Amino acid sequence: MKAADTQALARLLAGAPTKWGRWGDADEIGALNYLTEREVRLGLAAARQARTFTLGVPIATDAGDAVFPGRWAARHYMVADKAGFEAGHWHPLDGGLEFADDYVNGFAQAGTHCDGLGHMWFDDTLWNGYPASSTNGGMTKAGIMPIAERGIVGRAVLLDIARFRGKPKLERGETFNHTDLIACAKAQRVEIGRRTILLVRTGWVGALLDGRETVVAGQYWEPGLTFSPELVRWFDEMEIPCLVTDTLANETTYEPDTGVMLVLHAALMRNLGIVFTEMAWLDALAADCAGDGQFDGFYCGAPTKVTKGTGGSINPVFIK
Ligand code: UVW
Repeated sequence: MKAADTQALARLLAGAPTKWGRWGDADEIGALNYLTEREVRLGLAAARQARTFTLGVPIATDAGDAVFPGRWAARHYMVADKAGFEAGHWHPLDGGLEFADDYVNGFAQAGTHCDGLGHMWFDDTLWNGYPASSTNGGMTKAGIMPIAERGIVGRAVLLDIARFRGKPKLERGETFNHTDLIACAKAQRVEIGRRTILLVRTGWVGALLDGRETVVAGQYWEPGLTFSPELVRWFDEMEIPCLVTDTLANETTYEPDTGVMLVLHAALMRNLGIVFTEMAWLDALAADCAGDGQFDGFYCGAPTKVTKGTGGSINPVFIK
């Protein structure tokens, strides 16, 4: 596909809806404002079996974590361990207690993570109209901190698009849209409902974790939701607060008609303030939901409070 020019995204989204100003000039959490006490109670009521699932993927794995091209995997180093005490690098605390300490480094967006609303932009403008210069040297607007302070809590629905299409995982570049989400929900006999946190499973992260798929720079094309004005309008009208998927970037990498990359980061995150949580582990939850027919539940997660950060690791908990 021919690369899209740098104005292609602005052309594609000319006249697209935004929610800038809807929650005031100082807002940094966007559609999370939809998650009020009512939505938390709806979520709690959906936890009918009191069974829990964690949705984070392991990081700093021996095999090397899958990360979006241009990033590198998290790394884990032991700083203090028994061998260090035996070698005399460390000494027991007064009284005899010894300890193990470690150090982890990596991208805020390595592993399951949540993006601040200012993580991506075009036209020099972030969520809510903040200037792109507010990212210089650290996010002073629409970073991860306000989202981390708020938390993401409410009723969630898992939409298992891979199973709905009768496949273990979607293919490279395979797309779907909001009408597929609606049809999937109908087949699963679950109501999406306004202000629902959407969990969308493609089977892709499972394939990255077990090596059926790999990330090759320059050739990487994830399956996922694809842009259309109707899709954006549906997310807006449904007041979706948060989109969680099992892909590295929550949407198909290239809009197939234009070649524009990551259109929904602009149309949903930058414009509508919908919070993105990416690279979630949904396979175990999906297998369980297929088994008992309950696809909704209580979702609770908050990213790490990284000062001036663009994003943060998250290990959401789903209780059904
Ligand atoms: C990219 O930045 C490509 O994706 P993410 O939304 O994971 O941060």
